[in-house]
Amino acid sequence: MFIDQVKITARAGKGGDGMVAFRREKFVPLGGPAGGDGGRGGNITLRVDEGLRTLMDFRYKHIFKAQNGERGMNKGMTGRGAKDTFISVPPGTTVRDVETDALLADLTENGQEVIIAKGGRGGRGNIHFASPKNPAPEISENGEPGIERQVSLELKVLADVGLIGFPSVGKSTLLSVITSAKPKIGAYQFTTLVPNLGMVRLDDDRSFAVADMPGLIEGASNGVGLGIEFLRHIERTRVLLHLVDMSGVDEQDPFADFGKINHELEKYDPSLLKRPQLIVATKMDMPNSAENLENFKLKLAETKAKDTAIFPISALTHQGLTPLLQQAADLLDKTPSFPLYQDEEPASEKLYEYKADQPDFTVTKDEEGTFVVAGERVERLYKMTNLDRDESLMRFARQIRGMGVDDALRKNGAKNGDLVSILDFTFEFVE
Ligand SMILES: Nc1nc2c(ncn2[C@@H]2O[C@H](COP(=O)(O)OP(=O)(O)OP(=O)(O)O)[C@@H](O)[C@H]2O)c(=O)[nH]1
Ligand SMILES: [Mg+2]
Repeated sequence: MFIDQVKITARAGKGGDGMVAFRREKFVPLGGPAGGDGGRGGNITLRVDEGLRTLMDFRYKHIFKAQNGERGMNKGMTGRGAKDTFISVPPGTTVRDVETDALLADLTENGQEVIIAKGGRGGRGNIHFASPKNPAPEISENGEPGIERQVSLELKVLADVGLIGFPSVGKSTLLSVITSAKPKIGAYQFTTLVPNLGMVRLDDDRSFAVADMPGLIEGASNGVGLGIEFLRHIERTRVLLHLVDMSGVDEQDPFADFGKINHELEKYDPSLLKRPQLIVATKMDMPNSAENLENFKLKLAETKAKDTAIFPISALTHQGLTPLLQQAADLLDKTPSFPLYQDEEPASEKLYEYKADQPDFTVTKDEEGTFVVAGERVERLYKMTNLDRDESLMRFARQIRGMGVDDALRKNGAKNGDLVSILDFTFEFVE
């Protein structure tokens, strides 16, 4: 099965908790604070592996978790940071945030990486909270939670050259003779169901990647046959070789076929027609091919495609292959690797942020009359609070007061003694 679209969930590691500890030295009765910071949580990173060709590995595994950072230690020692979790993806994978649909990355180069979920930072140990007023603070932070996000991965085959044409015109056969790829070849239509890739190496040391596409038929742009699925892959090839069967054995009209395919390309995306295209007249070893080719040329001369070069070949006898490949390489040299998302820049620098346009918190009242304070920022502060230490809790109380939580509760009618909850933590409102 060919899988070219998946959704995965990435859960980055939480930072390690900071520590509350004090120096114990032989002749120093009251040592200063010595609790170290927690280590950072592991990121989840996608990395391109050119050995991969599909997103098949994601068929059963959709959830990826990174390790948490280690907690801080005494003597001011920082906990160890967690190792990042790397996920291999094939070249040509585009990454989107499922929630916002923002493009996060277009991964094309081998080894290219993008962090899709950033691990939380380690919580600070009590070493950081000492002040002249409070020289022995029992305050530490817990580690910051890691980011969790759902991303969609979509694979668009990346190739320099795409082989297109009706079913059975000989696309896979051509790929099998110009590269070491071994695609399935058959005398029936739609033998090829997924794009196959191969590398062509010329004597002059030039090389390029060729993708053999499933056959297109009339209506492909509306989803007929294998349709749109594969037109999407053609989007990412720089030069098109348009194969036309000249044998006439299926009583198809080569020239009409040629027009139909171009029409489908145009309907799918008009810019596809602007892409450099060479016409490859196939099966020239067959008895009627030469005559059919002459007719084809006459008809082509009367259209706006009249200047398109035609290369007669036979994959069977290997006739005509070298000039075709030379010309394809020349065209590639002249065709820049086009920017694939001209109107859409990957938003990767915004990747780690919590959404800025959200209010810091919201206050609601549940059925039992408890005031519920919710929101990413307060919840994160809460998660980073060391609940075992009164002083840490008091610091949390000061922080949320600073954010305006107390005022908001009062505005919502909270009175002395009313219950307030933040996540799993409930306390009494005190004026
Ligand atoms: N005589 C002759 N037959 C060929 C040539 N190239 C391919 N064929 C035959 O044409 C048929 C179709 O070939 P494929 O390479 O599978 O065609 P395709 O374009 O990949 O077809 P789909 O994958 O169905 O779109 C097979 O029976 C091949 O043996 C050629 O140069 N000469
Ligand atoms: Mg094929």
